[in-house]
This record gives sequence, structure tokens and C-alpha cells, in this order.
Amino acid sequence: EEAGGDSQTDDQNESASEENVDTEYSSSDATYTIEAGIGLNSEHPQYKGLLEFKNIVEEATDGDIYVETYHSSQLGDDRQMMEALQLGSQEVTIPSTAPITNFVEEYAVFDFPFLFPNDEVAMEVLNGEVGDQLLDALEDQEMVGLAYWENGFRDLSNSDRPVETAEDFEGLTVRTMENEIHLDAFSELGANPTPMAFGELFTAMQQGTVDGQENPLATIYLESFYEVQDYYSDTNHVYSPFVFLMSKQFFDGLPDDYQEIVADAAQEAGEYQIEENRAANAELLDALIEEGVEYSEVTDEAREEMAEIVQPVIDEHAEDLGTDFVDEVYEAIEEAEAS
Ligand code: KDG
Repeated sequence: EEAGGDSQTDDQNESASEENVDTEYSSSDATYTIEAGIGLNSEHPQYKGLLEFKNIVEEATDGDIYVETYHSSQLGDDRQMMEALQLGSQEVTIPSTAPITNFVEEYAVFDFPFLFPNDEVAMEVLNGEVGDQLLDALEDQEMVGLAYWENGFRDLSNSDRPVETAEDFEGLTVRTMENEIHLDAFSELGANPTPMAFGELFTAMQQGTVDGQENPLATIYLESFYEVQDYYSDTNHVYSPFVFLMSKQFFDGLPDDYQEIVADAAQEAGEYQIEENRAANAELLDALIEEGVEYSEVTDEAREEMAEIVQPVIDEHAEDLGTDFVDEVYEAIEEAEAS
């Protein structure tokens, strides 16, 4: 089967199809084929999670659903892949919530800096009422949200200077995701935010179009950003969930028992992905330093100062999103913290 997408190079095509023949099932024997693509590369725990999804689904259907996996934006960037899901020309993608805000605005609440105290609380809120409500809202956008996976707390890397305090952001050109809150927050800190698709980021850093970027440690290390970045700061400024998205058109066309299989598989593979991802985020600091990156430890005081500076951005966006909804999220966080 031809793998679509103009952005694919022959090289990427080849490696993707090599990975795909490497199972006991094949697309030609299957009734349904799921083309699943992500922006991150094949080293990332997100891709391991996707392979786990593939294994579970193919086994449970004895190969009647075949899953073709693509990484490194081979099928396009987050926005293009979500549009392909809407059209029914791609079946699965797993973006961070930040670019989903261009489809379901309320997801923006997760882009509020310093919202969650830790990943356990975040996951409890996502798997509760608030998270469910937002998954339901995806249906109007011709997408079905099957599970929350985890990207993790985002940190800053750059090639210009050690960043320890809010003042250090001044004049730094930072790639952000395509998301209003990220843009406003980095502007408020005095940085020059440049929104860009993930697939363009490495080259942009290499060519000096941007000084830096922000992503969880696992991404910074596993995408070899240390080749083009000299400084890393554990700002932990935003917790990024992933959402496992399926084309609604495709999902609705599946028989009931297959719908249940793909939904359960997205959950189960997600548990594995989250475990792998947390391990990667917890373990990779030494490896990053080993690659020659200077680590700046950000103190709680410095984080509090950053939080104070960006508070007006939060207040403004909270009003746009509706204070009732935002209060509901804050209450869910408090509840999760207490439990
Ligand atoms: O596979 C997920 C990526 O496409 C993207 O969502 C990762 O957080 C991300 C970013 O910085 O774009």
C-alpha cells in the first residue's frame, strides 16, 4: 500500500515500510487498515506505545485489523494529521493537547503554565470528568478520543545562555507549538516565541532560526537536540498530555466488537507508554549532560517568579475559555491532590 503524504522522503518511506513488514500479519489479509502517524521519532516512548497498540489490536483481531505505524512526521505534522483524520484519509494520530486547541478550544486549559503539581494529579484529572468531557467534544470535530497518553512536563533548551530565572528569557527566540497561550506566555516572559510544527524544529535550531525550544527531557534527548543545543533548564512550565485520536469516520465504520478492541487497546498501550515515558523523563538527565549540554537547575523560587509573570496571560485566557469551565478544572485538581 502506498503511504500518502508529500512530506515523505524516500528514505523515510523505506524505513517505515521495513518496520511494517516485520510482523506476522499483513495489510493485504486484513479487512481494515489503520494508518497511524506521530511527530516524534522511533526512539521515543510514544512510538513504543504505538507499536504496543499495533500488537494488541492485530492479535485481538487475528490480523483482521492491520496497523501501519509512522513516526517523525512521515504522514505530516500534528495539524495535517488531525485534518486527515477528519477527512478519513488517516486513522490514528497522538498529538500533544496544545495543537488540539485549534479544533477543541477548551483543551487550552492544559496549556496554563504551572497548572498541575505532578503527573499523577494530571492523569487523575484527565481520566476523570474533565478529561472525559473534552474527549466527547472531539466528536463534533470528526475525531474520537480513545485515551490520554503522556508527554510530560516541558523544559527549556537553547543554544545561547544558561536560563535559571525569568530574566534569562529576555530576547531568546523560542520555538513554541502552534498555540495561543504558549505564544502569549513566552512573550510575557520577554522571549520571542516562534510557532512551528515539530517536524521543522531540528533544522530551525541547526540553522539558528530559533535559539531554543521547550519539550520534555525524553524528547530533548531522544531527538538528539543536544547536537544543536547547549543549555537545558528544568523549567517544568507546562504539563503536556497526549491524546490518542482516531478518525470518527473510521471508528463508526467498525463493528461494535472491533470498536471495543481498539478502544481498550488504546488504553492498555497507553498504560505501557506512560510507564516508559516517565522512566525516560526521569532517567535521561545524566545522558544529556554527558552529551555536553549544560544543566541549569531551576529553583522553586524562580518558577514562582515565572508563574507570577505569566498569571495575566492565564487570567485572560481563562475568561475566553469560560470561568465556569476553568473553575471546574481547578476543583478537579484540588480533589485529585487531596485524594
Ligand atoms: O508525536 C507528537 C508530536 O507530534 C508533538 O505533539 C510533540 O509536543 C510536541 C511538540 O513539541 O510539537
